[in-house]
Amino acid sequence: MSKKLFSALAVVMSMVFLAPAYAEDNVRIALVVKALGIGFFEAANEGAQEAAAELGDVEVIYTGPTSTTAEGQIEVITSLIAQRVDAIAVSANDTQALVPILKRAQQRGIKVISWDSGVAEEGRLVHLNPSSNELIGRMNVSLAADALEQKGVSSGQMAILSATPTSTNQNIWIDEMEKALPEFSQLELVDTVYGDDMADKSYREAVALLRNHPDLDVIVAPTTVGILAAAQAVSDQGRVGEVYVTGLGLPSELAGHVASGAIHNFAIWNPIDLGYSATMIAYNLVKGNSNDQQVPMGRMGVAELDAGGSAAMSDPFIYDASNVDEFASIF
Ligand code: RAM
Repeated sequence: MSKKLFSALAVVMSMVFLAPAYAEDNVRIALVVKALGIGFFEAANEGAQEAAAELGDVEVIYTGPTSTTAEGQIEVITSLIAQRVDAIAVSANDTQALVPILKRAQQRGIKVISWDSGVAEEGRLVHLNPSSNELIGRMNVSLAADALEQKGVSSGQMAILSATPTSTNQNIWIDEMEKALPEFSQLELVDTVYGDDMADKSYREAVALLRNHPDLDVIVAPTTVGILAAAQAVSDQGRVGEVYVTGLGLPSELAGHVASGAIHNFAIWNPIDLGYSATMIAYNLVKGNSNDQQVPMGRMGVAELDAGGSAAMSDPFIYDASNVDEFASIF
């Protein structure tokens, strides 16, 4: 073989063997969401991709079931274990049901965290809350009180429109709302219903709330899917100004309903930052850059873990007519 041919071959061979070897060195992080097609999780994926671009050696696999069920997530996670991803970061549809499959993932060496909506401690190493749960609960009640003020009444009825009844974050926030309620004696909680973070079911539940509680003043939906559906229902039923909608939502999805008056104000933390932070935590666990108390989160600082391995990212912001348009182009 001529020297030239040999070196040409060597170049080709090294391309063949080195290219996949480089890709295999990538840290593969699966971002498992409650369901595909939810704007909040798509924004989180944007942040996850940003983290991957910043780190350089990360591939983010954005995935989830088509509806918000634990069974759907178990199927997705089973397939991720077969694909031998390095880390799984899940927003759970159920606190307990995912534990066995996530334990199996961990036995196979996969680093597991939950974010947004947690799994029980045995199922994961770390859980990242968007904010303090107590703060989120209290803020939702205080937004309902703002709605009464906006309506110009001194007391009134509120109902909660949640996501699925097994969703960890929703249930904790409902608990925290109930704990905060006695401090807001002007508010009477008359019902709590579940739209499963599906647009159509949330819409139907909101219409039913309006029908079942003719004197209802405020619907509080601590879910981006629920708040949007409830605002739509209030406006379709011609109840704007009589029934206010508030809770947790995305400026990009709600700006029109703030303009129409169906929503006076609402809150959310930055979902892009949340996806970014979850990805950074997963990466640093894979790389061993953490201890029992701290995990770095890139530009978001350090996750300070409590005894149960949970951390909180940052405080939510309140949006109203004065700032919603400015943020609507971001998330
Ligand atoms: C929905 C989901 C998510 C929650 C947000 C506020 O997108 O229920 O888990 O954090 O709302």
